[in-house]
Amino acid sequence: MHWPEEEAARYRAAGYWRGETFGGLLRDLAAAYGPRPALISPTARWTFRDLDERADRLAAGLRASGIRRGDRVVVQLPNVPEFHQVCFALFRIGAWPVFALPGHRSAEISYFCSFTEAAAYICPDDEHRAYAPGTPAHVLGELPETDPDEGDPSESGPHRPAPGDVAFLQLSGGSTGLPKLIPRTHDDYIYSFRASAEICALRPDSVYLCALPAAHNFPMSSPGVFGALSAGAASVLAPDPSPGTCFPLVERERVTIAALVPPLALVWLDAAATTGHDLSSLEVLQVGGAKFGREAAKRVRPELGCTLQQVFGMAEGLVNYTRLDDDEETIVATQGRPISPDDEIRVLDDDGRDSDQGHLLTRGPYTIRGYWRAEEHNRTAFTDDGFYRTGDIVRRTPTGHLVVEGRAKDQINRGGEKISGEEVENHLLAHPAVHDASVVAVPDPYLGERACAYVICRGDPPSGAELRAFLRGRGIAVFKIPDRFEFVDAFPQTAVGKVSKRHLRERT
Ligand code: OOB
Repeated sequence: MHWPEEEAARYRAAGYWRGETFGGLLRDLAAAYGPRPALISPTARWTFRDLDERADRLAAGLRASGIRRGDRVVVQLPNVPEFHQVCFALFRIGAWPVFALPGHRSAEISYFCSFTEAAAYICPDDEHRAYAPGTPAHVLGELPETDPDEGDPSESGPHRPAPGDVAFLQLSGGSTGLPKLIPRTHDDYIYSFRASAEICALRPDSVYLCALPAAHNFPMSSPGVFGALSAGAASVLAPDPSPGTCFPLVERERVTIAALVPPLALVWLDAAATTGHDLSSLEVLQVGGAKFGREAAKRVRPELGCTLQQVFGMAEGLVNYTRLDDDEETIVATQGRPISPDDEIRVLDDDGRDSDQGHLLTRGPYTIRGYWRAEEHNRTAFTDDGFYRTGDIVRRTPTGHLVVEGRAKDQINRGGEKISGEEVENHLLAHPAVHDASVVAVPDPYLGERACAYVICRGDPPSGAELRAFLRGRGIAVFKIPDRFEFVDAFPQTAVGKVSKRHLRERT
């Protein structure tokens, strides 16, 4: 799961891994920027010192409730300052947050809790407790804060988390039956967001708007709230990403940089045309998580008056950015180039030969070498020499920028929300009338892609509405419920007799 020592030594020598932990980093930031604003929401303003102290108080309370170094804690919270307080409290204990998304429901949460043998579930309200019946829950608003003990065990002694330790488990977008968990270390993650903050030219008077779910890798670390903190900058946490909520926040807090997925960027562009709010503080709009089309990309500078930055990243590690000083054609037509000079990029054709266009593989100082507790899957998801097979099809330009051309993995990218075809198929197969199911992406002008389920039934087919209700009853996240159902007698097959998802996609 970890990097070979030789490579780790190289990443340390290059100054990427600096031997820091999240707990120590926040302590240093509080010393440097104490009274400056760190986290702002419509109803709260926390300084760096507030965040540092509140993380200590929560760490003490959670420790008193029995949470220890190495324990897993499933965290599912909305965009509130307490989300980051929880993160840093757990980081200080050395317990690992497992970052669930706000849209996850009982099917996902109960799986995360059981698979990780979670010691606790930190959730937004009492109703969520039912998602994880066997796991002790802590509810937002009643988090256990107490005075930290003298000689806080997180800051000294053998129980202190080490820089090479896993800091948390992030979720993979998923292309298999069950989501995979991504172990990120203090060293590797801190490097990724510090370098990102530099690429995005963050400075103490920058203001980052976190409008996407804070637990996702993009608004967390690209550069996200962590990157903003590391630069001494403030982050504004928006309860939802709509222009109605965000534009007043941009105006009030003089936001300089915001991150969106493509469908939201389109909504913002349309709303900006008629808004009465002053958006002139915006310097950079980051768009990523799914492909942002060239025509839409071209609108950003003239219509929002700011620089577009395309972001092509993955929770497994590698993140690419267009640079702020790239020429306009590169900004609108590519998905950027890697953060690090030591991000190794391989582009292979179907026969495994190096090529300008094909399968993207990567290895580097902040890309994992294996999923957590997934040995069998790791054998195919990684090469023997440690490259991660991203499942993305890209073209590499002479300048080293990547253009995302498609995908080889079994996933639907619904406007940035990732859906594993196989995961939804397994739920559909639990329905007594479903003989077989195949869930594929279909193009959509607004979301980029939507999910379509092709279903072979036993006897009379149920209606789409009935299957939708069935899936809802299974407790899966609403964004995973297919937008369309097509009932068929058979699936097209590949030469070796597998279901040909490519042919199914072409049918629509
Ligand atoms: C981000 O992370 P994930 O883990 O939710 O999804 C990763 C996948 C990529 O493998 C790729 O298939 C797709 O999302 N993707 C893009 C893209 N950005 C991500 N496809 C086309 N164009 C883009 N700009 O989505 C993520 C993580 C960190 C930063 C930004 C996005």
